[in-house]
Amino acid sequence: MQIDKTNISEQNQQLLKKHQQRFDFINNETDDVEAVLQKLIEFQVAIPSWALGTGGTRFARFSGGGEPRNLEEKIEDIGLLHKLNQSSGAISLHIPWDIPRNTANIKALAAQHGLVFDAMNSNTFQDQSGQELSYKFGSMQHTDKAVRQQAIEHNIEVIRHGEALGSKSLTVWLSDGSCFPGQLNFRKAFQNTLDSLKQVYAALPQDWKMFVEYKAFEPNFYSTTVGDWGQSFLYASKLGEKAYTLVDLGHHLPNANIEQIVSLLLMEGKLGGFHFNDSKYGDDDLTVGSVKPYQLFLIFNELVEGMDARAMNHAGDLGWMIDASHNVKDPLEDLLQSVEAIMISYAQALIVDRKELSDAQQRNDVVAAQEVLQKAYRTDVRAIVAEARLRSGGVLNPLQVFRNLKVREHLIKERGTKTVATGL
Ligand code: PSV
Ligand code: MN
Repeated sequence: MQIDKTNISEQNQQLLKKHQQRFDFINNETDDVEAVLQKLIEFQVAIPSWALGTGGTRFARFSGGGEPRNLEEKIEDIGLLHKLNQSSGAISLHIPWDIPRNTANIKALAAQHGLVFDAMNSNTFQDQSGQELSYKFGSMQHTDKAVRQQAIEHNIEVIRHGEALGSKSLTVWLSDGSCFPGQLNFRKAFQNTLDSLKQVYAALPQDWKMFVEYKAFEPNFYSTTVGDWGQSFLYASKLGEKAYTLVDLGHHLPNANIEQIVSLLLMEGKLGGFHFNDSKYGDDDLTVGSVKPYQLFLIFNELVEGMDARAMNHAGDLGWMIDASHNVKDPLEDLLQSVEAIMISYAQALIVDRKELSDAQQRNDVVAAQEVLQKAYRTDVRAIVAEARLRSGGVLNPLQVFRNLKVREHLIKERGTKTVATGL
């Protein structure tokens, strides 16, 4: 399925007049919209290769039809998203789910779709067929050195795949931990994990980063060896300057103040990457902004404030990625909604009156501080986000165009109804 320039301009034509009215209104109401537009145009959110199929629960998987059958088709799917929104210009691969059969061809295909390779993800949370040693009792924390060595070698192999593709970072998420009290010596598990991570770190190319992703629970339910941002920060600090903490929005205990975590990690120069999703209970992996959009805005508010305080480049200095799964929605529609939610929250954070907020904080004027934040949050910035898309060659309303052009129907025709994409 191809979406060409004619499709895009025909679709935009129908909405242009209305859009112009909306954009003119917000442009008059808001300071320096041009600067906001520039930042939105630059901002790209990577799409994970494992989120293009229907999947996600431990109990069942209901394939929606037309799922990508291989890495080439996954790249094509992300290419379609990027054509529509011009904000999904990167793909994040999970190995071994997505080992490229022919690296040069995969690289060329991605480039053809305007995509670059974001962080590479290793997998020592499952046993693969033919794998010599099991990860049942952990990987990098394992009591048996040989298991740890196998996990180290897998991560180094992932780095090598990434180097060939032009990726610049490795995300390590370990499900290591314990299910019952007494099962683990916490200190030994930490030290084994640190030693293993050190060996992977030593294999990083000079210009690479390592992201240490934490998660409070699941699949282990008593302890997790990289269980929270403090532990991740400890590993990252001990590893060195190329190691950072990665925040996945779904990986906290209920009601954790993620915006405060983000602020302090940025202060320490140790926030490296981000996995966006939303949740009500645990690691629900729901569409970004679908359950707690105000929290998303508050997180973006700290991201913008913290990045500006360190003169960081919003688009390039952190790894931005969606990490969601899709049980009942079309995965591509869901991803379009997620990217839109991210762009909206980012735009709202960009229009926060920083001077007024800081003055209110200094005076302890709690009411004024809340007003500043909520003024931005309650501003309808959708026309600014749409204008950014228009200027980058995308469509005004990605979801509507996806449906108008019958993208899913085309994919089903091309690939069939019974295809199942790799992932969880
Ligand atoms: C774990 O829950 C996680 O968030 C990690 O990022 C994994 O790589 C990903 O989900 C895929 O299951
Ligand atoms: Mn994640």
